[in-house]
Amino acid sequence: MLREAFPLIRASSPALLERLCRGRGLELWPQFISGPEEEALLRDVEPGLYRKHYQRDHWDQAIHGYREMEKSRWSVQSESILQRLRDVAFPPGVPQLSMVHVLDLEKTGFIKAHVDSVKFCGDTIAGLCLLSGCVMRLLSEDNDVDQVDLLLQQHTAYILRGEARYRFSHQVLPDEESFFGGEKVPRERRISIICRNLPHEPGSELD
Ligand SMILES: O=C(O)CCC(=O)C(=O)O
Repeated sequence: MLREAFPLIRASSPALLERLCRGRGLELWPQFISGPEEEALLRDVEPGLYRKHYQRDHWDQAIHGYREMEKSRWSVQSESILQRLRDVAFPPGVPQLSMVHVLDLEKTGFIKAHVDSVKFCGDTIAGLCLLSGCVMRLLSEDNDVDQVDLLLQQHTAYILRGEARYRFSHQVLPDEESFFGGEKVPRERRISIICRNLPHEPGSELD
């Protein structure tokens, strides 16, 4: 993780920050992609997204104001960007989901606190942030104290592993709550592109 990432993480205590970042449980890579790389990724995902409608009606769902798809075929340029993300996120040989998750949140969209199901995702979540910044909040599943806010700027890559993935929920704040250290982080339409590894085999310590 780059040193300049630290001002982009606000934890409820220095000890928590140290614990989550040690062992690379939490990583931010600001400016992981360039503007032209973002454009290449958008060229790949926009046609598929435009065919879908934003989902807004189901208030019991974790995500509001979104459309999404799973994508396995990418241009050569996008494939090399995704490979760069996979190379920093996953050790060699770790089995990964071949389908990449593309999530398009409209300006008023948001993601409620949730922990990704262990049935569908292994120990690592690696995302790229396109079009807009946002605040991602991690909340401890074990107490009411431990909390981390991540300033996910446009072009940032983030990685949640281990404790940050399993013992903390994550959420993307709605525009009206989108503040980082008291500063407004305006929300626009945001697309995230997320790579995950395969869930653990039955019989592993997580079952
Ligand atoms: O949009 C993001 O970066 C996070 C998406 C998310 O929380 C999820 O797909 O579980």
